[in-house]
Amino acid sequence: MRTSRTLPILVTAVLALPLLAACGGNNSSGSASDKVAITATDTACKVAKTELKTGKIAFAITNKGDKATEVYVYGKHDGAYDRIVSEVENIGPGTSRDMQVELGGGTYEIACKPGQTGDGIRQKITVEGAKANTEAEEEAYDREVEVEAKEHQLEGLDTLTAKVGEKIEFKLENQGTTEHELEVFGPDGKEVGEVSPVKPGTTGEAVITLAKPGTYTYKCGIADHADKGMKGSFTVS
Ligand SMILES: [Cu+2]
Repeated sequence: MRTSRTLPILVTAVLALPLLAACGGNNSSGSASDKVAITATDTACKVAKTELKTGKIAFAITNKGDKATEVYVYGKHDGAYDRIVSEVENIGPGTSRDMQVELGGGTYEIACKPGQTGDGIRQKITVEGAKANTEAEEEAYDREVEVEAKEHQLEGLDTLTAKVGEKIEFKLENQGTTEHELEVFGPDGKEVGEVSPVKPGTTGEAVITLAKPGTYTYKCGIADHADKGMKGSFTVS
């Protein structure tokens, strides 16, 4: 009786070996031929390796569920993982399919959809490396506004008028002799974004969406710079 109880554990361990091999980082350079296993069941979506490197990635999908499934790779768009990067449909029970996809740096979600419906069972993956063009576009903005910082002024914003919903890249050029930054606050007084402290002679930028109409205020939050004059307001309508 004792052997029949330990046997299933042994079988599980042996079955797990190929999975472990697939997610080991021990292959010299992680070439495109290393497939990443996705095991789909009716209740799970198991991705053997969730930290990957940019480039062509081959997923080997196996459907171990009773229902036909489909597998999607979703990229992030406006904060939600709903941009379809790749998909494979009609993966019957007990069958396997490969999915090749080229991924730029960033985070993604893999979704297995048992019954081929709904949002699916999600697994987040992280891809290390340069961003793909599609993701760079997400940082797109409507226009750029230059702000000059020196002791103790922030120039270039008092004449700004913006439209509601505009996505503006604020470019802070520090022409002063100490660090400066730019904090922007919405009509309700809550911070909507900031350019982090910038060293003298350098520039920094931040894309800020001006979502609400009203009077926005801005300031340099370092020491008493705002009191000395590094502050002001602009209108969004
Ligand atoms: Cu300052």
